[in-house]
Amino acid sequence: MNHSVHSTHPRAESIRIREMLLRYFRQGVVAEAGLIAHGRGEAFDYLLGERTTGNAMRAIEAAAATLLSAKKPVISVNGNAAALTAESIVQLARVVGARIEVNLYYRSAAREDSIQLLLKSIGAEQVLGVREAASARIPEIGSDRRRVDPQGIAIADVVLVPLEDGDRTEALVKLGKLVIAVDLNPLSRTAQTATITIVDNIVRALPVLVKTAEHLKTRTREELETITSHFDNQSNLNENIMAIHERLTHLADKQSSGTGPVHTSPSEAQPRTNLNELWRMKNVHKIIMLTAYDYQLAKILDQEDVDLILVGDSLGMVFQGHNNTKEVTMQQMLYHTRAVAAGVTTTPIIADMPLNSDRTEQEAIENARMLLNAGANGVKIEGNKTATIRALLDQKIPVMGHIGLLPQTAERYKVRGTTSVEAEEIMKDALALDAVGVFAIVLESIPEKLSKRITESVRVPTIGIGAGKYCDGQVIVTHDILGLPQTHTPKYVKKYADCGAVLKAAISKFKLEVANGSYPDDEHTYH
Ligand code: PTJ
Repeated sequence: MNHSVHSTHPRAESIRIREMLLRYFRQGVVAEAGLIAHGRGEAFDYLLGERTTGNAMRAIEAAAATLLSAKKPVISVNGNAAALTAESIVQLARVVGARIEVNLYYRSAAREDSIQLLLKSIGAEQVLGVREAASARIPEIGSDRRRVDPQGIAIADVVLVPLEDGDRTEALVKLGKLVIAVDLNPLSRTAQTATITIVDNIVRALPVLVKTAEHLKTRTREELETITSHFDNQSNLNENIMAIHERLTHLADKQSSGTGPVHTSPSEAQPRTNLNELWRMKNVHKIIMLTAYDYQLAKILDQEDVDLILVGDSLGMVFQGHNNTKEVTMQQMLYHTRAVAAGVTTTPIIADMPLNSDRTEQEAIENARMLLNAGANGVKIEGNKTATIRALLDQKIPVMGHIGLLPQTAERYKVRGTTSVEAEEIMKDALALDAVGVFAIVLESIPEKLSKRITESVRVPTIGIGAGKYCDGQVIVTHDILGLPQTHTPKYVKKYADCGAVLKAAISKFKLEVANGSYPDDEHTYH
């Protein structure tokens, strides 16, 4: 039976994956025990916060480098992996030049055929290990997993095993192969034995692995080997176990202090992204930063899993109705930062340092500290003010840079960097900010060609607003994309909804119902 899952259901994604697994179970791809294994994985995923953690990102990077520098890499596919990530497996094989081999614990000709068919329908050119092709044997394994393809796992130097049993991982490692495992349980024998363990859900990890491999593909062998050699699986596993420990402690504290139910969302109360680790997202996935000035919108952005929430001094225009951002004060920034922080559980909050809040280094430090105390995790400063930024960084205050059009000091809102002199100045600012150690740079209203050059030249992510598609992320005023009335609408704004019209319709209906007596009705009245 197929149940449709409403997208607003708090566990919609998890239910969708279960449904998919059941569908493939009925088609003979997934083994009965595969359903049980998935349940075990889900439990660990819940403990980890159902997200790809920084630890997982590091393991993925090492895995991508290892696969790219391998001579004969093989991706081993079982029922669960085929059902959940067939597309990524085929893509990854292409990017890293790996062969795909079916290897099952519960081997049957029918399952081998179904998995082969599925992989080929997605574009796999060759699938090893099916039927008689699995004619070689791995020593020391009791199950049918010992049967491998002489063209594949038998001669591979690196084997990727998404969801694996401990026996075979041990056997493969003993044979001198490098084993990359994806396993949500950092305590499992597979996780503990593998060379690199990606502690993440295969559904999330494999697409990121493909992207990371695409990004690293141009690196030299030496560079790839440096990435691999810097990775230590024992520390990786320890950090994952500690992450579960910290999350449980945090949830237990929350439960006992009575500050709210701990079960509302698995990702609630997970530690916020370390802003200094944001650079890891560069070239992996586009960073989304949206503005909020109040509790309600912040809560929605937090639930929608945006990467960063900006309490922008754009509130001077959007919230206060001024023509610019120059009049916003520190007190107002603190008020709005507190309101946003009240609605956010996991998303890092960046607060703008308003005009005249950083006239001296000491003033900047004091104001930035107040913003952090109000709930921000970092501050954004307009312009190339390297000395001030260095002073803040010395105090361990994360800083986001902002160059191009600088609304706090601009006479007019217009595109910057259109002349070669101005473009070079902006480029120089970007390099200076990157060198001083900001965690990201906002590029506002500059030509696409320039933002592309900057993005390729700096180590940290660039987040564009009116700066074209090549930036590492995008930031925009949320009210603008929602279609709420504004004092100023720049060219780059695209309306994704007409909330203005929705609000007007609701208000006019309310007026009508009050006028004609149909509100309040019995249902909305105390008796
Ligand atoms: O298709 P077959 O016949 O090869 O059988 C496949 C299963 C899954 C039965 C087989 O690989 C197996 O033995 O599984 P185990 O030993 O139950 O181990 C599964 C491990 O994968 C556990 O540690 C789970 O926590 C983990 N896991 C489950 N689902 C996921 C996962 N790890 C990452 N992503 C998942 N979606």
